[in-house]
Amino acid sequence: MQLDQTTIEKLAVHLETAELEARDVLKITDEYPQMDWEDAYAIQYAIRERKLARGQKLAGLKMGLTSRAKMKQMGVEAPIFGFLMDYFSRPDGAEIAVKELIHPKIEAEIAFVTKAPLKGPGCNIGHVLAATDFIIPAVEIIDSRYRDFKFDLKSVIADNCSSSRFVTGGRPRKVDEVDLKTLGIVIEKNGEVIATGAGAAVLGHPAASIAMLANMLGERGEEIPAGTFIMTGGATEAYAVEAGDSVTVRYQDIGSVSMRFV
Ligand code: OOG
Ligand code: MG
Repeated sequence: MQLDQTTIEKLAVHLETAELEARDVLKITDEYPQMDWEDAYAIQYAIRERKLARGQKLAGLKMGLTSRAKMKQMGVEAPIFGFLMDYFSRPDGAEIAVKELIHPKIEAEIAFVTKAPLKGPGCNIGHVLAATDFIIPAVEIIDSRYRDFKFDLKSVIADNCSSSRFVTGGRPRKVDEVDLKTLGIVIEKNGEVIATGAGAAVLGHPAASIAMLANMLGERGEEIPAGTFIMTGGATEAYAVEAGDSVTVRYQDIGSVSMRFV
């Protein structure tokens, strides 16, 4: 680690305040170029601790930057993970208030819910499928706290990977009822198809994203507990939305997820 505990706490307050006040800030590596990966996750974990200390509940975990499309769009090269709180969650068909957000974008994702713990190193797709209770469609609304969504990997990790809202819907399915690689995804905004994708866009197979998360957590001596909801990462680019937009993401075999931005 390059930063001391006081600086980690200060940056956690800085980024969480930007989230809660829906105000953008400059990427933190501009001021702290010496920051390393451990510092970045330490800031993210400090933000998580602040929320837990307020009595807010953890809703799950997420992987980000797991598809070529996302990596290319953001100009970064490696998957990252973050956390989800209960207050990020909205029901299918919800109205999402954009005034609580800075510059939201939507992402079409496949989410897993585990029924057994997963612990790396050495976690693979087979382990993940055996430990999966069901999969469910999810749309993430990301909202980087960084001006114009411009960041590097360390800055975005510290900012909890731009997490802000998510909507689940559709029909939960067992993994043997679907082909997770060919599972088709159609994103519609205001009734028009704006993007299409498939499960394999996410690291070749969405379960590989969960395995990677278990292995990344394993390096920290942590595991994915049984009963964890995990989003595997956007299968396509993320798309900007504004007040007045309606979004429906249709998934092959597992239903659809809709929301309206107000
Ligand atoms: C980082 C979060 C990426 C995903 O699904 O790839 C993410 C960002 O692009 O702002 O959630
Ligand atoms: Mg995402």
